[in-house]
Order: sequence, then C-alpha cells, then structure tokens
Amino acid sequence: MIIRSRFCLIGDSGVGKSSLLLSFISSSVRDLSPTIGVDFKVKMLTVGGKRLKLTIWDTAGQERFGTLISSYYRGAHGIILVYDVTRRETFENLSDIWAKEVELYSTNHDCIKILVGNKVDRDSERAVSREEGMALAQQHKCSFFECSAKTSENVLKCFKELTLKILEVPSLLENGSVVVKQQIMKDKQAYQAPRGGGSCCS
Ligand SMILES: Nc1nc2c(ncn2[C@@H]2O[C@H](COP(=O)(O)OP(=O)(O)OP(=O)(O)O)[C@@H](O)[C@H]2O)c(=O)[nH]1
Ligand SMILES: [Mg+2]
Repeated sequence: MIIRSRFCLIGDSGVGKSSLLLSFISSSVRDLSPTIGVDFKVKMLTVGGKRLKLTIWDTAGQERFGTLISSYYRGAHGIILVYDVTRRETFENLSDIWAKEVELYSTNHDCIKILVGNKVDRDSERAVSREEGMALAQQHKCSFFECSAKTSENVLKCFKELTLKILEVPSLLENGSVVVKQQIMKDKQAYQAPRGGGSCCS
C-alpha cells in the first residue's frame, strides 16, 4: 500500500526553499531563479518500512497570492518553515508573518511543522545562532534542523523526520489523502481553465 502525503515549504524569498526541495528530490545542486507562483514535486520515499508518495509544494516567498494562499495550505500534512541562517530578518519574519499565516490557513490541526535554518555551509556569515533556532522551534513545538541545500547536509534527515512524525499521527492520513487528491485536481483545473475554456476575450 502506498500512503499519500502532502507537504509545503514556506519562508522568505531566497532562503533556499526550492534548493532544499531540489536537493531532496534529485540530490543535485544548482543555482535557481526565484520561484514564480506555485510549483510542486513528487517523490517516493520508504520510511519505517512504509512506502509513501510525497507531494511537496513550493511557493514564491516574494509574492502574496491572494485567494490561492488558502488552497496552498489546505490539507497539508506537513509544513516546512525555512529561514536563512545568514539573514536575520528571514528568521524574524517566520514568527511575524509565516507562523501567523500557517495558523490562519492550515486546516489540519494535527499538521506537523518543522523548522529549518538553511545555508549552514556559510557558517562564517551566520546571523542566527543554533540556540535561537532551537528556542523558536520549542516555542512552536516543532522539530528543528540546520541544513544546507548546497552540501545536502541534513536535507534527507529533515524530510524523513517530517514523514516519520506524520506516520505517528494516524488521524492526519485517514481522511487526508482523499481530500488532498480532490484538492490537487481542483487546483489543476483552476490553473488550466483560463487556457482551455475559450469562453471570453477572443
Ligand atoms: N550557500 C548556500 N546557498 C544556498 C543554499 N540554498 C540556497 N542557496 C542559494 O540561495 C539562492 C536562493 O535559493 P532558492 O532556492 O531559489 O530560494 P527560495 O526560497 O526558493 O526563493 P523564492 O523562490 O524566491 O521564494 C540561490 O542562489 C541558491 O543557490 C545553501 O544551503 N547554501
Ligand atoms: Mg523558490
């Protein structure tokens, strides 16, 4: 049996969300352009003897995208909150902006959160200490990892930990997968409708 699970990545522009996802999906590293709108990737993963199909959503940190925002969070089993350890404001914005958004829009109350301080390969430019990261994670009752999408340090560990935590909460997966599937189909139709519809403007 394959268990389906849906994650999403949030945090300021440039913190390395897409790079972490790329590093996890393909173990490759390259320079990415800022994400435009919303993107998602699918990855099969075996954790604790269970086979999972993960759909991981990635969004642009620099845009606020109005009504789409709630469908991004809806049905998410896991949310990865990312900051850049070399840019203090990205850490502060997690509490000021992103955590509030999660509270407002995430519909799964048991949804698992994980805090990631990225770019630890640039340790000499560090502006947020490991202890501060741990304290924020404690405050939000979530796990904490310091990662580098560049060297892949802790990246797989972080996604595995999130998956394990999700498997520990059966209520998340029981009705979740059907709802998620419906939502993805709906989102897909919403994106395709303007092009395929041909009902206006031409
Ligand atoms: N040194 C270092 N650079 C990184 C790391 N992760 C990402 N970068 C670089 O940081 C820049 C931004 O990375 P992205 O993955 O595009 O960031 P993002 O969070 O997806 O940004 P938006 O899509 O704009 O929200 C790129 O130039 C990456 O190469 C890392 O772990 N170490
Ligand atoms: Mg991106």
